Amino acid sequence: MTSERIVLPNLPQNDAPEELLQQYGCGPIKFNGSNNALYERHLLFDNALPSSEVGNRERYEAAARSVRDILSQRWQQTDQAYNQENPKRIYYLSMEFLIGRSLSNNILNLRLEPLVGQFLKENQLDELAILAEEPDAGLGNGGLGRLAACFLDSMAAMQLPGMGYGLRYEYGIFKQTIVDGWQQEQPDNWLRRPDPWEVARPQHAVTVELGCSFEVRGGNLKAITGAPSKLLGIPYDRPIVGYGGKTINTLRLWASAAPNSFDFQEFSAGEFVSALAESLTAETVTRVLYPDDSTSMGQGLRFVQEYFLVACSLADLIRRFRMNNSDWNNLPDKVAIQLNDTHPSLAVAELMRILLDDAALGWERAWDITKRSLAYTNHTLLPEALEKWPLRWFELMLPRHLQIIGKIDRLLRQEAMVRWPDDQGRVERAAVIEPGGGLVRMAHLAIVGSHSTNGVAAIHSRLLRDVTVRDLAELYPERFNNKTNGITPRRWLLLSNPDLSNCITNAIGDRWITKTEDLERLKPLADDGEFLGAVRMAKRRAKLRFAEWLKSQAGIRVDPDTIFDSQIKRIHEYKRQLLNALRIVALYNRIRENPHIDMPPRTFFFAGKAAPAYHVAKLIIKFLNNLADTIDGDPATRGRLQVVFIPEYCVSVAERLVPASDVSNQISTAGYEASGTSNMKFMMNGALTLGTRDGATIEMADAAGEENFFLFGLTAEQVAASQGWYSPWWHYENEQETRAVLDLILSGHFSRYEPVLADAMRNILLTGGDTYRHLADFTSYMEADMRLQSLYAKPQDWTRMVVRNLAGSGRFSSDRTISEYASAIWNAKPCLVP
Ligand code: 26Q
Repeated sequence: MTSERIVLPNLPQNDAPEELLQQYGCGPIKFNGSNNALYERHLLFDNALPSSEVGNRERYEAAARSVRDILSQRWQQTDQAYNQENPKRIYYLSMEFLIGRSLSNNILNLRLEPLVGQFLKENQLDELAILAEEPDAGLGNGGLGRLAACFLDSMAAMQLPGMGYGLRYEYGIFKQTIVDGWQQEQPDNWLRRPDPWEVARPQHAVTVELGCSFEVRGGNLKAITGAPSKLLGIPYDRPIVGYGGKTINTLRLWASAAPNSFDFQEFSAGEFVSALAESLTAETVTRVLYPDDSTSMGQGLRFVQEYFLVACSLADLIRRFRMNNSDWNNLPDKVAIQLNDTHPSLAVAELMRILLDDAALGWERAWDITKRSLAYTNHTLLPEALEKWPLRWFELMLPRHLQIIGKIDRLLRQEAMVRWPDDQGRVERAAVIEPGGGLVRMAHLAIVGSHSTNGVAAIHSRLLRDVTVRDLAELYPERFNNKTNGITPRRWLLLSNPDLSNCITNAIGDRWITKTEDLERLKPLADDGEFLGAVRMAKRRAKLRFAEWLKSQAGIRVDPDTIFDSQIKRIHEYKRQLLNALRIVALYNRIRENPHIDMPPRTFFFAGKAAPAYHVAKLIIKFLNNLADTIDGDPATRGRLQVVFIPEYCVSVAERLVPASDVSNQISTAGYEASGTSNMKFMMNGALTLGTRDGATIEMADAAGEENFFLFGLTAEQVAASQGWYSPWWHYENEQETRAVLDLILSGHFSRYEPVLADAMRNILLTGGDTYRHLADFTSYMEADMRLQSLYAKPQDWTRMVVRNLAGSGRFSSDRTISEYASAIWNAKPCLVP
């Protein structure tokens, strides 16, 4: 594997608005004598409304359509350049793309900001109100989906011929409200109004064949055997603007529909309506995103969704390959397919089917081409989250794929038997089809059928190889590698934190936007009093802006002169929001016991969704809300401690809260968080990390220097070694503060009329064995928190540490991650668009 770096293009230098429009192929277009012709036209004509009835939603649509007009020629030119140059293309297959909003991001990447600023001023428009009209495209659960979106941004910025393939869910991740402290879910009908960013391409629709038909019963699919059926996949394209606007790549999302050829002649007149109604069943396939929830596994509809994504995307990319290439043997030289977790791992069987049955290649050829074209990324070690699908479903829906998987399994077992002739147990452990259980192990299928398997942080890749799939890693050691995650600095610093961005640019110039290694040049400025003052000022502005937004959105007042201490991510036991709660209760106790104690005032922020069927996670949300209410209502801690649970966590909320945070909590049980990516967002926005040695946090501390991190707790090795003997009772009985905190919680202090809550906490933290080691790490968490409190008392020292973190954060740009994928896995090169 080579590790040659791809060099990003330099920033375009022509900043004059007119030249920019020229560059995108749009000369000045006058309408009614106005320079804002595009916008005015869309505003007047698209909704056929009199100007008296135009509101911010219409203004948003007109603005977005204008931006799309501006980018559309460049978008086509990108496509043409790829068709002419015929470069090796990268296809990122993912069930999730957590995009968030696009208008401000596209304006930023097209570098249209001066133009838009001028325009808003001339027309006296409320920019924030207009931007807020765009719904978040919430087509993902969390980290895995947001990573896919950051990767698309980086590929476009680096002028790589990359394309995303996903599903056009009608309903994204559910909307969260909090009622009496409990999470309630509402459907996210994000397409209620037309989405200006998508372009339907019905001419490229694809037909998908299944071995049976379906009815929808009780919210799930019921198979009707012996009646093969077809689905139509209709592509909807979204532009992915690379920074500088040179390359505009495509995210292609598939919507399911009943096939065109639906033969109404076969139905008598009386059956016309019922025949049409069947098309509704076809459309259910892409109706809704499944919430990440280990227990929801085993849903038939999810299985069909996964196959639908794979079948549509492979048919599409093979069609494109065949336009320019005649020899199937060249597929791996022209196509790299990256599987985002096992969710699209049916691609192994589907590509084999195409090569065997459509291209009529022999098994050996087909198998070699398949492996060299595919690569797999793993995002979790939790055994309960590794996908396994029943053989029975393959029999029903994908009988040909089952034959192929059966043969892959037999050949793998033969190979394993040659390697370990006396160890049948090992052979069974390596197999694709689980012994006895009648289940297909999708991770094994992905590893066997691809040339690369990577984890998403160094520790995760090591545990994956040495523990989780050890046997396969010994069979195919050369396939295993690490690609530490990253985030795009365009959305997560330049766009979301203008104050800090300006401060950085004033100090070191703006090359960091595409070359984040440049942030290292901030290091010497950690001793520059003037620069530290500027950073402190920028942080303060971000906090003020956030406080204002929170007041206007949720009616919650927070004090920007307190430490903003945040934990925002999916609610999961292993992420240990409850450990954070224990810390807050301890601080609360300390103030109540000693009202004169010297402690900096703090505001604790929580935000995150619980999977609707994850009962314990929902209890955790309830507990956090009770904690917030109790502390709010207690005069003893007023003005000193405040706890806020922000409902409806999403990309747009993160874009506001991350820049305003002083402290980032990354406190998962070591060995459980594959990487984390919000940890990187906080680091790049000038927050200090309180964290365990888990995921990418380890590498972040390494990059900034451990002395600039507040690390605490058991290591992954210590967690694993304590498996046999760990007991939370020891900590309860021997640690005074641990006991005081638990006693207060179990007394019902935070759950007066809700005894079930205190019972649940007792079970999670004590009687149930404390699987996630909250009590084991509590004391050292408090010690780290004390170190952080003392540092805060010395503002100069605090900001110095912030700057050292910023200076070390450059490595966690997704540009770096993508350049490693491109050179070591994809062997792909930039393709310049003239
Ligand atoms: C699977 C089957 C059925 C229904 C849902 C799912 C499902 C959906 C989403 C399973 C998992 C997910 C999402 C996982 C995820 O976001 N993992 C995170 O990936 C990040 C990017 O690599 C890491 O930084 C995080 O550590 C990891 O938790």
